[in-house]
Amino acid sequence: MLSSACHQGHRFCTTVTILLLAAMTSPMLASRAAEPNYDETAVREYTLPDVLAGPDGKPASSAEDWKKTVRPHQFELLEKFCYGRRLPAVPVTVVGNVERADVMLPGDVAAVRIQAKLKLGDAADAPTTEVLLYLPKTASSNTSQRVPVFLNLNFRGNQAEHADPAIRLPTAWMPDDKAAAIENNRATEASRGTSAQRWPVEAMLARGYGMATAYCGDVFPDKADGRPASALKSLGRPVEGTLPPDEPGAIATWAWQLSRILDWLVTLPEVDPSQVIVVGHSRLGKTALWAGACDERFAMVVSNESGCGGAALSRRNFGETLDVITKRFPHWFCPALATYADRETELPCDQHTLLAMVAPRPLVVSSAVEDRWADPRGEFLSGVAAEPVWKLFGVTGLGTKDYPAVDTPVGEAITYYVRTGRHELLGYDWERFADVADRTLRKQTPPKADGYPAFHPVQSPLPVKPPAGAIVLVPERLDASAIPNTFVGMGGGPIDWKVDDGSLMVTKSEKHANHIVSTELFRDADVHAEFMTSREAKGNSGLYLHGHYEMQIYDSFGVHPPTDQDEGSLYRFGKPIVNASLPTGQWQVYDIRFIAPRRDAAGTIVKPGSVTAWLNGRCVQNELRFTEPRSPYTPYKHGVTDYLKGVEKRLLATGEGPLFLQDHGSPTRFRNVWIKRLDTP
Ligand code: GTR
Repeated sequence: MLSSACHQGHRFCTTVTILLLAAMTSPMLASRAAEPNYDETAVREYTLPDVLAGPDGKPASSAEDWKKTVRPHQFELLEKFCYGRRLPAVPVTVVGNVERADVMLPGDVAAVRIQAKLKLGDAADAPTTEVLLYLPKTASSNTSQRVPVFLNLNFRGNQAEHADPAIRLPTAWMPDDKAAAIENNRATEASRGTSAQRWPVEAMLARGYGMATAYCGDVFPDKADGRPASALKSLGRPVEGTLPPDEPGAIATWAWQLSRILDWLVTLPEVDPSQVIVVGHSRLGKTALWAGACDERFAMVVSNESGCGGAALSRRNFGETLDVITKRFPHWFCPALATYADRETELPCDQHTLLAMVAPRPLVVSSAVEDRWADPRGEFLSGVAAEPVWKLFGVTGLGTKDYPAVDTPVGEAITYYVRTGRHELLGYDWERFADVADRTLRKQTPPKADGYPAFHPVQSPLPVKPPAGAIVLVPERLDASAIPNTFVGMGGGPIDWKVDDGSLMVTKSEKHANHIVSTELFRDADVHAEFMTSREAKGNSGLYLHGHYEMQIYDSFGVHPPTDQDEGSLYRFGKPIVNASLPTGQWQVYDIRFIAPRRDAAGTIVKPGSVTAWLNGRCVQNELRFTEPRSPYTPYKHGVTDYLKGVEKRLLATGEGPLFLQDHGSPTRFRNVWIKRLDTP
């Protein structure tokens, strides 16, 4: 998305982008002046404006004082200098019918899918926006069964957020994006589900949340010349020529869209109107914060990696700066903000002012370690600086000034965390948002993922070094004659698989039942396996967890959309969130967090198990829940032996089972396979 806002006619903008891109890719250029600063010691000294100060400069003395006098004053600073004047509410009407359907989502999640086209305002040229909403099937108008809902805008249309083929294909303008199959500025059929890893509907529904989304471009196409086609026209705002300094831009218009969607959401009987949570990533994270500031009906606000002009302090010259952002994206903010480029210290407000607008509601500010452009530390410090406002309400905000370790959420009413990885919105992030909403809005203790450490597998470069405590089943490289004794054959004897070029290769059998079985047993574990498919039999193989649940290995490169038979699927339980397969002949890598189902004394599952899986750097399954095994081909049925009968008996009694590497008629190769137990039952 780097150059989406730069178009012909903005010569300077283009130049800046080129320089910036060069700087990001070339270490030589990176040291030149005017390039982004990533040196903490080169961050200038600054003093932040007092977030508690009212119009007369005096600090708020009470929560009442804040609400009545100080907040309106601080809010106006943000309007005047950053986002432009708050846009007025307009009547929202449904165009045609609200479409409702009962659907069964992957992983057997029963849901209601709702699609509605909303008209925003009465004007002849009033814009419309398409809202997509999934609710858990159990949601009802019974007060106790109303559900909290996460609402976020998306970048590439609702159809990109989920592979459900019934999602209406948008006709609005979109920035061309090959990876997302947006061509000639329009969404194509192939764009379905291309952003699904950003919107884990099934996992959130399973936790009792509804998920609502709409495309931001419905009200403001995200490009420098998008204003004439934006909703601002229908609101009577100027859309051409020189604009007043406090004229709202795209972020303000998107925030207005969120509020209008909220107007409609709260009319749905199953939605808890006091628990709608606004979420946004990146530029839409800036938007979520401004929406939360403008509209206090949002019960909780989530900023994911919103960076410059979002959660990160502008006074800190680290990563993206006002100079760069206002030139590359001149349409996002009000014109006044650009005049503070290179004189950030003179801004009457800073981004902690924005965070303070959320008080005393719960706020999540999340960063990613590799997303230095968004200045993770600057996002944290902004939360620290906003804390006094929560304190006025008698509530602890972050409650700490110490920057936390990676993957360690901190705070109370304000939650901050910096996770492993890059600029993205991931299932991990949503789980943390739900944890916070459980703890604050729903006053429940989050199901602490069984107390296990965060799961962020390292998947490159290959081979990956096994972590401390891992039990290596197949080493990174095998000597030609060294068949590992960590596996036995189906009958419990030595295996007959071969070593080929340092890796272990399937010896296929006609009945596709020459699997190998680890002698190491485990209950909950992280499993890592590197593998290479072959052309024969479509590279079919798999990792059979406990022999009951198969993470599919299959030559699925380029298959779109992937099915529950393709690589990345938990066979017969859930297709991959995204197709992450690499071509045959390349080493690929799976990391799987396997939480075993719990069984009663009779061996019946009483608590579902779950799988989170990463394939080649992408999350393909996110806490996919499963119950009794479904495949007729499990080794305990197909090709079963006395030895395996014993293994299964023990599994049902203790919850501990082996890892099988599967023969499915293809000479798939394995190397560097390890398991790391998470518990000792
Ligand atoms: C970048 C921009 C960031 C962030 C991001 C995004 O190009 O510099 O401020 O908003 O785009 O929205 O993806």
